[in-house]
Amino acid sequence: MTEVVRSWLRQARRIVLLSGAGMSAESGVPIFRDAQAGLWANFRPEDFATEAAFRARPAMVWDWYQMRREAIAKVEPNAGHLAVAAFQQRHPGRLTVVTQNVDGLHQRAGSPGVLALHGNIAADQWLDPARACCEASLPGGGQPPSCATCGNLRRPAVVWFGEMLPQRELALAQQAAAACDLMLVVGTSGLVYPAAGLARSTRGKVVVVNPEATDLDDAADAVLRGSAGSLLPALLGDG
Ligand code: BV8
Repeated sequence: MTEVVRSWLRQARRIVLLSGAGMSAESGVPIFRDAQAGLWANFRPEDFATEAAFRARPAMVWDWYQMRREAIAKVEPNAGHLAVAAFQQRHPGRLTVVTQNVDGLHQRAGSPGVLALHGNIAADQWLDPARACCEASLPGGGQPPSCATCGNLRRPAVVWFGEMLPQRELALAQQAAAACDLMLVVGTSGLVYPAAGLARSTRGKVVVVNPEATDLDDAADAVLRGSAGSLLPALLGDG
């Protein structure tokens, strides 16, 4: 089946790669639904990645993000990320990366124009709309940091469950999905919407790349059971 997909890719003029946490697994980043360790072992990520959880337990949620940030800072893009970026280099404008990941690894691998639907874990934003005092005063210390004047908290610049996705990135991703000839759906369980919905609304052929069954297998024209780090170089290499 890999050879068939390679022939589809050779013919495809416009390709979208929709990636999830599994794309970064071989870099050493735990997938989103991996059991949490340590302090967070008794919580599901979905319970933590919400505004309500942050407001209820700001320090605990902040520390969860700090722990993830520190882990991500120590890893490198893997062969899958690099194969995608190399393909984009050789074929400018032909492949658009749409990612659910917040780890920035596609960008660090050199992929241009990455549409990051769920934000960026390395960045922060104000929890409540910034007031004049917030912009003026550097966040005070503390976990999470806060405005020294009004107490507004800093929060990770990621999209939490129940929050809208960034409109620009989502619109561009929807346009790319509607226009593409082929969508590679890599390393995602396909459970989180609206991102997973892109694989159901695309005009193009859908190819799922995942070592395990996913919620999008039924929407696929081809399912390749394997890892991003091994299959993407095989699929996207010019050899
Ligand atoms: C929205 C950032 C609407 C945070 C993430 C109630 C209220 C509102 C919305 C909802 C609701 N109920 C349901 C919804 C919709 C909800 C949703 O989809 N919930 C799910 C759980 C059912 N969606 C939302 O809330 C979205 N917003 O709908 O807003 C709205 C409208 C108007 C006004 C207001 C609101 C927001 C969703 C974004 C959530 N944020 N991340 C953070 O990171 O802390 S999502 C999070 O899940 C990660 O970003 C992750 O990428 C993403 C998806 O998970 P996967 O990537 O698929 O990861 P997972 O671990 O599941 O799977 C990994 C896969 O990799 C596995 O299949 C594994 O087999 C595979 N794998 C492993 N190793 C490899 C591999 N594959 C390849 N190679 C390998 N080596």
